Amino acid sequence: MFTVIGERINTTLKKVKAATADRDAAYIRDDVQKQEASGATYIDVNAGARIGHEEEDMTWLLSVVKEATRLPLCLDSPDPAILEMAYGMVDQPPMINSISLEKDRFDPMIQFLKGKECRIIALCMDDNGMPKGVDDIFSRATTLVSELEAIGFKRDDIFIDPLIQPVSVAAENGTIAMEAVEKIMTELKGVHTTGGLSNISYGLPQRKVVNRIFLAMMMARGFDSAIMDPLDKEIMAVLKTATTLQGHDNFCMNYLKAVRAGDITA
Ligand code: THG
Repeated sequence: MFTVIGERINTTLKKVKAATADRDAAYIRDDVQKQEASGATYIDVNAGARIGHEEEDMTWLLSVVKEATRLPLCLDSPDPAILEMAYGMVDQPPMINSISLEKDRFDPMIQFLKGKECRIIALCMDDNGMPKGVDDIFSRATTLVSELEAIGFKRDDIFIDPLIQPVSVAAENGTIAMEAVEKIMTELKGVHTTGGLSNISYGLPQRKVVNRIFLAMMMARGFDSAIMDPLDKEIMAVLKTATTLQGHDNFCMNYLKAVRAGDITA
C-alpha cells in the first residue's frame, strides 16, 4: 500500500499562513477534510513559516487538525523540541518528520524517540549538507536504519527520505533520486521511502506535469510513499494507475472502480 502524506497544512502556503495568523479554524478544517476525502493516509502539519511563532502555531494547528480528521498526523518540524511537544498533543501514533544525521538534531531526536510509538521519516542529511549522489544517500540511509533499529524501531516504521533535489538545478537529480530509491528498497529490505515529490520541479513551469510523471517513474523503482498534494486529482489518478500496473490490483478492480467513480479520466 502506498502511503500518501498530504502536504497542504503548511504555513509556507500563503492561504494556510493567513488562516493560521487569523486563527481561521474553518479554513484549516475544510482543507484537511478534502485531503482525507481525496485519499491521504497521513496529514502533514508544518508550522515553520511564521518565524518566532512555530510553537504557538503548531499547537493551534494540531488542535484544529486532530478534531477535523480521523487520520493520523505527520508532525513536520526541524526542531526536536517542537516535535516532542507535538507528539504529546496527538491521540494516535503519528509519523515524525523528521530525524537526520545532523549532530544537533540527531542526538536529541534519538533520546526523544526511545520507547515512543510512532513512525519516523529519516532524512539523508548530515553535517556535510545535502547528499552528493547515490552513494552518499545510501550510506546515510544505512546509518539511519541501524541507529533507529538499535532503539527498537521496526523497518516498517522507517521512511527514508533521499532528499529529492530539483532537476532544474542539476540534470542528474532525477536519476539520483530514482537510483537511490531502488538501492534502498532492495538492500534495506522492509523500510519505506518517501520525500517531497514537488522538490523535483522547483524552478520549472507546469510543475504538476513534472511531479506526476516523476511519481510514476519513482514508483517503478519502489518508492512507496510521498509528501504530496492529494487534491491534485491527476496525480492521484497516476498513483492509482501505477499501482495497478505494478501488479497490486487483481483483475484491475481498483482501477475500474476509480474510473466508475470519475477519479480516472482521459
Ligand atoms: N521532505 C520531508 N518533509 C518535507 C519536505 C521534504 N516537508 C515540507 C516539504 N518538503 C513538503 N511539503 C510541501 C508543502 C507544500 C508545497 C510543497 C511542499 C507547495 N508548494 C508550492 C510551490 O512551491 O509552488 C506553494 C507555493 C505557495 O502557495 O506559496 O505547495 O522534502 N521529509
